[in-house]
Amino acid sequence: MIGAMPRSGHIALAGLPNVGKSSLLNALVGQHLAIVSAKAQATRIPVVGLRTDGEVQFVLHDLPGLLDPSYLLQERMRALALDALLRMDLILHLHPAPTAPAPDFAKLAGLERAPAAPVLTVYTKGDLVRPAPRAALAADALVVSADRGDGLEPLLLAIASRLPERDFGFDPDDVGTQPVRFFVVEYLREAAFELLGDELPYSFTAEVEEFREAEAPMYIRATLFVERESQKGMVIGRGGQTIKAIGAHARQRLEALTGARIYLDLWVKVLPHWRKNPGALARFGFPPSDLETA
Ligand SMILES: Nc1nc2c(ncn2[C@@H]2O[C@H](COP(=O)(O)OP(=O)(O)O)[C@@H](O)[C@H]2O)c(=O)[nH]1
Ligand SMILES: [Mg+2]
Repeated sequence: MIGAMPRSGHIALAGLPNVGKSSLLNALVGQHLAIVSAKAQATRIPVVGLRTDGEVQFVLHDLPGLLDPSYLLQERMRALALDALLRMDLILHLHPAPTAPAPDFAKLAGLERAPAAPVLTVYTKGDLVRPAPRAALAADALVVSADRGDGLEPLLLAIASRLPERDFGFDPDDVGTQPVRFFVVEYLREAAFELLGDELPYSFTAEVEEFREAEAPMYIRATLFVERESQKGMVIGRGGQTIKAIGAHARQRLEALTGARIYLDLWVKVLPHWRKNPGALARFGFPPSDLETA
Protein backbone atom coordinates (compact mmCIF):
# COMPACT_ATOMS: atom_id res chain seq x y z
CA MET A 1 0.00 0.00 0.00
CA ILE A 2 1.63 3.22 -1.14
CA GLY A 3 1.83 5.87 1.55
CA ALA A 4 0.62 3.59 4.37
CA MET A 5 1.85 4.77 7.75
CA PRO A 6 4.02 2.23 9.56
CA ARG A 7 2.55 0.75 12.70
CA SER A 8 4.51 -0.76 15.55
CA GLY A 9 4.13 -1.46 19.22
CA HIS A 10 4.93 -3.54 22.24
CA ILE A 11 2.70 -6.53 22.88
CA ALA A 12 2.77 -8.65 26.03
CA LEU A 13 2.12 -12.38 26.05
CA ALA A 14 0.86 -12.68 29.60
CA GLY A 15 -1.02 -15.19 31.70
CA LEU A 16 -0.62 -17.97 34.23
CA PRO A 17 2.36 -20.35 34.08
CA ASN A 18 2.19 -23.08 31.42
CA VAL A 19 -0.60 -21.61 29.27
CA GLY A 20 1.62 -21.58 26.16
CA LYS A 21 3.08 -18.05 26.13
CA SER A 22 6.56 -19.07 25.00
CA SER A 23 5.22 -21.50 22.39
CA LEU A 24 3.06 -18.76 20.90
CA LEU A 25 5.97 -16.31 20.83
CA ASN A 26 8.03 -18.85 18.90
CA ALA A 27 5.17 -19.58 16.49
CA LEU A 28 4.69 -15.87 15.79
CA VAL A 29 8.40 -15.19 15.32
CA GLY A 30 9.12 -18.39 13.40
CA GLN A 31 12.17 -19.26 15.53
CA HIS A 32 12.64 -21.22 18.75
CA LEU A 33 13.64 -18.10 20.72
CA ALA A 34 11.87 -18.71 24.02
CA ILE A 35 12.34 -21.91 25.96
CA VAL A 36 9.35 -24.23 26.24
CA SER A 37 8.72 -26.83 28.90
CA ALA A 38 5.88 -29.00 30.15
CA LYS A 39 7.01 -27.85 33.61
CA ALA A 40 5.73 -24.48 34.87
CA GLN A 41 7.84 -21.32 35.21
CA ALA A 42 10.54 -22.09 32.69
CA THR A 43 10.56 -18.43 31.58
CA ARG A 44 12.27 -16.25 34.18
CA ILE A 45 13.25 -13.14 32.22
CA PRO A 46 11.04 -11.64 29.47
CA VAL A 47 12.06 -12.75 25.96
CA VAL A 48 11.53 -10.25 23.16
CA GLY A 49 10.63 -11.51 19.69
CA LEU A 50 10.18 -9.42 16.54
CA ARG A 51 7.96 -9.94 13.56
CA THR A 52 7.72 -7.46 10.71
CA ASP A 53 5.00 -7.85 8.05
CA GLY A 54 5.17 -5.07 5.48
CA GLU A 55 4.25 -1.85 7.27
CA VAL A 56 3.64 -3.48 10.66
CA GLN A 57 6.26 -4.36 13.27
CA PHE A 58 5.24 -6.51 16.24
CA VAL A 59 7.49 -6.33 19.31
CA LEU A 60 6.36 -9.35 21.31
CA HIS A 61 7.29 -9.77 24.97
CA ASP A 62 7.03 -13.30 26.39
CA LEU A 63 6.62 -12.70 30.12
CA PRO A 64 7.21 -14.96 33.12
CA GLY A 65 3.94 -16.47 34.33
CA LEU A 66 2.00 -14.26 36.73
CA LEU A 67 1.88 -16.22 39.94
CA ASP A 68 1.91 -15.68 43.65
CA PRO A 69 5.64 -15.75 44.52
CA SER A 70 6.93 -18.08 47.22
CA TYR A 71 10.63 -17.14 47.24
CA LEU A 72 12.81 -14.20 46.20
CA LEU A 73 13.58 -15.41 42.65
CA GLN A 74 9.84 -15.75 41.99
CA GLU A 75 9.20 -12.29 43.46
CA ARG A 76 11.72 -10.83 41.06
CA MET A 77 10.34 -12.80 38.11
CA ARG A 78 6.92 -11.39 38.90
CA ALA A 79 8.38 -7.87 39.22
CA LEU A 80 9.96 -8.21 35.76
CA ALA A 81 6.59 -9.24 34.33
CA LEU A 82 4.70 -6.41 36.07
CA ASP A 83 7.31 -3.85 35.02
CA ALA A 84 6.97 -4.99 31.39
CA LEU A 85 3.18 -4.74 31.57
CA LEU A 86 3.50 -1.02 32.36
CA ARG A 87 5.34 -0.40 29.07
CA MET A 88 3.01 -2.23 26.68
CA ASP A 89 0.73 -0.92 23.95
CA LEU A 90 -1.37 -4.08 24.10
CA ILE A 91 -1.62 -7.02 26.48
CA LEU A 92 -2.57 -10.46 25.22
CA HIS A 93 -4.11 -12.45 28.04
CA LEU A 94 -3.38 -16.06 27.13
CA HIS A 95 -5.70 -18.70 28.51
CA PRO A 96 -5.98 -22.38 27.52
CA ALA A 97 -9.06 -23.04 25.38
CA PRO A 98 -9.95 -26.27 27.27
CA THR A 99 -10.69 -24.22 30.41
CA ALA A 100 -12.51 -21.31 28.72
CA PRO A 101 -13.82 -18.78 29.52
CA ALA A 102 -10.82 -16.83 30.82
CA PRO A 103 -11.17 -15.04 34.15
CA ASP A 104 -10.64 -11.28 34.53
CA PHE A 105 -6.99 -10.48 33.77
CA ALA A 106 -6.34 -7.98 36.57
CA LYS A 107 -7.84 -10.34 39.14
CA LEU A 108 -5.91 -13.34 37.86
CA ALA A 109 -2.65 -11.35 37.85
CA GLY A 110 -3.27 -10.04 41.37
CA LEU A 111 -3.21 -6.43 40.14
CA GLU A 112 -4.93 -3.76 42.20
CA ARG A 113 -6.33 -2.11 39.09
CA ALA A 114 -6.59 -2.93 35.42
CA PRO A 115 -3.43 -2.16 33.41
CA ALA A 116 -3.41 0.99 31.27
CA ALA A 117 -2.94 -0.95 28.02
CA PRO A 118 -5.96 -2.70 26.49
CA VAL A 119 -6.23 -6.43 27.22
CA LEU A 120 -7.16 -8.88 24.49
CA THR A 121 -8.01 -12.46 25.48
CA VAL A 122 -6.39 -15.17 23.35
CA TYR A 123 -7.30 -18.83 23.79
CA THR A 124 -4.31 -21.16 23.42
CA LYS A 125 -3.94 -24.89 22.76
CA GLY A 126 -6.95 -24.81 20.43
CA ASP A 127 -5.90 -28.22 19.10
CA LEU A 128 -6.98 -29.72 22.45
CA VAL A 129 -10.67 -28.74 22.16
CA ARG A 130 -13.18 -30.52 19.99
CA PRO A 131 -15.94 -28.49 18.37
CA ALA A 132 -18.37 -29.15 21.27
CA PRO A 133 -16.50 -27.41 24.17
CA ARG A 134 -15.90 -24.50 21.83
CA ALA A 135 -19.44 -23.47 22.76
CA ALA A 136 -17.88 -21.89 25.88
CA LEU A 137 -16.12 -19.47 23.52
CA ALA A 138 -17.72 -16.47 21.87
CA ALA A 139 -18.06 -16.74 18.08
CA ASP A 140 -15.46 -14.02 17.58
CA ALA A 141 -13.02 -15.39 20.20
CA LEU A 142 -9.38 -15.59 19.14
CA VAL A 143 -8.31 -19.24 19.33
CA VAL A 144 -4.79 -20.31 18.39
CA SER A 145 -2.70 -23.46 18.38
CA ALA A 146 1.01 -22.77 18.54
CA ASP A 147 1.66 -26.46 17.90
CA ARG A 148 -0.34 -26.52 14.66
CA GLY A 149 0.14 -22.89 13.68
CA ASP A 150 -3.64 -22.39 13.65
CA GLY A 151 -5.29 -19.00 14.15
CA LEU A 152 -2.10 -16.95 13.83
CA GLU A 153 -3.25 -14.78 10.90
CA PRO A 154 -6.51 -13.63 12.57
CA LEU A 155 -4.50 -12.96 15.75
CA LEU A 156 -1.92 -10.85 13.89
CA LEU A 157 -4.71 -8.85 12.22
CA ALA A 158 -6.40 -8.27 15.58
CA ILE A 159 -3.11 -7.07 17.06
CA ALA A 160 -2.15 -4.90 14.08
CA SER A 161 -5.48 -3.05 14.15
CA ARG A 162 -4.74 -2.06 17.77
CA LEU A 163 -1.15 -0.86 17.29
CA PRO A 164 -0.31 2.84 17.08
CA GLU A 165 1.02 4.51 13.94
CA ARG A 166 4.71 4.65 14.77
CA ASP A 167 8.03 4.14 13.01
CA PHE A 168 9.77 0.79 13.45
CA GLY A 169 12.09 0.53 16.42
CA PHE A 170 14.04 -2.44 15.02
CA ASP A 171 15.55 -3.77 11.82
CA PRO A 172 12.78 -5.58 9.87
CA ASP A 173 15.12 -8.57 9.37
CA ASP A 174 15.77 -9.12 13.09
CA VAL A 175 13.88 -11.77 15.08
CA GLY A 176 15.15 -10.81 18.52
CA THR A 177 16.73 -7.98 20.50
CA GLN A 178 18.70 -9.82 23.19
CA PRO A 179 22.37 -10.83 22.90
CA VAL A 180 23.51 -14.39 22.13
CA ARG A 181 24.82 -14.62 25.71
CA PHE A 182 21.25 -14.36 26.97
CA PHE A 183 20.17 -17.28 24.78
CA VAL A 184 23.14 -19.39 25.92
CA VAL A 185 21.71 -19.30 29.44
CA GLU A 186 18.14 -19.83 28.21
CA TYR A 187 18.94 -22.91 26.13
CA LEU A 188 21.06 -24.44 28.89
CA ARG A 189 18.09 -23.95 31.21
CA GLU A 190 15.76 -25.48 28.63
CA ALA A 191 18.01 -28.55 28.53
CA ALA A 192 17.91 -28.68 32.34
CA PHE A 193 14.10 -28.65 32.27
CA GLU A 194 14.14 -31.47 29.76
CA LEU A 195 16.86 -33.65 31.28
CA LEU A 196 17.04 -33.07 35.03
CA GLY A 197 13.82 -34.34 36.65
CA ASP A 198 11.06 -32.38 38.34
CA GLU A 199 12.77 -30.31 41.04
CA LEU A 200 16.37 -29.76 39.96
CA PRO A 201 15.60 -27.39 37.04
CA TYR A 202 14.30 -24.82 39.55
CA SER A 203 17.66 -24.85 41.39
CA PHE A 204 19.56 -24.59 38.12
CA THR A 205 20.89 -21.57 36.30
CA ALA A 206 23.88 -20.72 34.14
CA GLU A 207 26.26 -17.87 33.46
CA VAL A 208 28.50 -17.15 30.47
CA GLU A 209 32.12 -16.71 31.59
CA GLU A 210 33.84 -16.28 28.26
CA PHE A 211 32.55 -15.59 24.78
CA ARG A 212 34.86 -15.50 21.74
CA GLU A 213 32.60 -14.63 18.85
CA ALA A 214 35.36 -14.13 16.28
CA GLU A 215 36.61 -17.73 16.57
CA ALA A 216 35.37 -20.54 14.36
CA PRO A 217 33.72 -22.41 15.95
CA MET A 218 32.53 -19.67 18.32
CA TYR A 219 33.96 -20.45 21.78
CA ILE A 220 31.60 -20.12 24.75
CA ARG A 221 32.55 -21.07 28.30
CA ALA A 222 29.67 -21.24 30.76
CA THR A 223 29.17 -22.26 34.38
CA LEU A 224 26.11 -24.26 35.40
CA PHE A 225 24.96 -23.44 38.93
CA VAL A 226 23.06 -25.68 41.30
CA GLU A 227 22.23 -25.20 44.98
CA ARG A 228 23.56 -28.40 46.58
CA GLU A 229 26.59 -30.67 46.21
CA SER A 230 24.33 -33.68 45.53
CA GLN A 231 22.81 -31.86 42.52
CA LYS A 232 26.24 -31.39 40.98
CA GLY A 233 26.58 -35.12 40.37
CA MET A 234 23.13 -35.25 38.82
CA VAL A 235 24.02 -32.48 36.36
CA ILE A 236 27.24 -34.24 35.36
CA GLY A 237 25.67 -37.71 35.18
CA ARG A 238 27.36 -41.08 34.89
CA GLY A 239 30.55 -40.70 32.89
CA GLY A 240 29.56 -37.11 32.15
CA GLN A 241 26.67 -38.16 29.92
CA THR A 242 24.11 -35.72 31.31
CA ILE A 243 26.25 -32.61 31.03
CA LYS A 244 27.17 -33.75 27.53
CA ALA A 245 23.47 -33.97 26.61
CA ILE A 246 22.79 -30.53 28.16
CA GLY A 247 25.58 -29.07 26.05
CA ALA A 248 24.41 -30.81 22.89
CA HIS A 249 20.86 -29.44 23.30
CA ALA A 250 22.04 -25.87 23.91
CA ARG A 251 24.59 -26.00 21.11
CA GLN A 252 22.01 -27.18 18.58
CA ARG A 253 19.62 -24.36 19.51
CA LEU A 254 22.43 -21.75 19.44
CA GLU A 255 23.66 -22.91 16.07
CA ALA A 256 20.11 -22.63 14.69
CA LEU A 257 19.81 -19.12 16.11
CA THR A 258 23.18 -17.75 15.04
CA GLY A 259 23.91 -19.79 11.92
CA ALA A 260 27.43 -20.23 13.31
CA ARG A 261 29.27 -23.28 14.60
CA ILE A 262 29.56 -23.23 18.39
CA TYR A 263 31.90 -24.85 20.90
CA LEU A 264 30.42 -24.97 24.41
CA ASP A 265 32.75 -25.51 27.36
CA LEU A 266 30.66 -26.29 30.47
CA TRP A 267 31.57 -26.35 34.16
CA VAL A 268 29.40 -27.00 37.22
CA LYS A 269 29.47 -25.10 40.51
CA VAL A 270 27.45 -25.10 43.71
CA LEU A 271 26.03 -21.75 44.84
CA PRO A 272 23.96 -22.50 47.94
CA HIS A 273 20.49 -20.91 48.05
CA TRP A 274 21.14 -18.60 45.10
CA ARG A 275 17.37 -18.31 44.52
CA LYS A 276 17.00 -16.55 47.86
CA ASN A 277 20.20 -14.49 47.70
CA PRO A 278 19.75 -10.86 46.57
CA GLY A 279 23.36 -10.52 45.38
CA ALA A 280 23.31 -13.74 43.35
CA LEU A 281 19.94 -12.84 41.86
CA ALA A 282 21.12 -9.39 40.78
CA ARG A 283 24.14 -11.01 39.13
CA PHE A 284 21.89 -13.43 37.21
CA GLY A 285 19.68 -10.65 35.82
CA PHE A 286 17.07 -10.25 38.58
CA PRO A 287 17.75 -6.82 40.10
CA PRO A 288 15.81 -5.50 43.09
CA SER A 289 12.59 -3.76 42.10
CA ASP A 290 10.00 -1.43 43.61
CA LEU A 291 7.41 -3.79 42.17
CA GLU A 292 8.73 -6.82 44.07
CA THR A 293 5.97 -7.04 46.60
CA ALA A 294 3.32 -5.41 44.40
N1 LIG B 1 -1.42 -29.21 22.68
C1 LIG B 1 -0.76 -28.05 22.74
N2 LIG B 1 0.17 -27.87 23.71
C2 LIG B 1 0.81 -26.68 23.74
C3 LIG B 1 0.53 -25.63 22.81
N3 LIG B 1 1.30 -24.57 23.14
C4 LIG B 1 2.04 -24.95 24.20
N4 LIG B 1 1.76 -26.22 24.58
C5 LIG B 1 2.39 -27.00 25.66
O1 LIG B 1 2.13 -26.40 26.91
C6 LIG B 1 3.27 -26.49 27.77
C7 LIG B 1 3.68 -25.09 28.22
O2 LIG B 1 4.12 -24.36 27.08
P1 LIG B 1 4.98 -23.03 27.24
O3 LIG B 1 4.98 -22.38 25.92
O4 LIG B 1 6.30 -23.34 27.87
O5 LIG B 1 4.06 -22.22 28.28
P2 LIG B 1 4.38 -20.90 29.15
O6 LIG B 1 4.81 -21.38 30.50
O7 LIG B 1 3.09 -20.15 29.22
O8 LIG B 1 5.46 -20.14 28.43
C8 LIG B 1 4.35 -27.20 26.96
O9 LIG B 1 4.33 -28.58 27.29
C9 LIG B 1 3.90 -26.98 25.53
O10 LIG B 1 4.36 -27.99 24.65
C10 LIG B 1 -0.47 -25.88 21.79
O11 LIG B 1 -0.76 -25.06 20.92
N5 LIG B 1 -1.07 -27.11 21.82
MG1 LIG C 1 7.32 -19.57 29.12
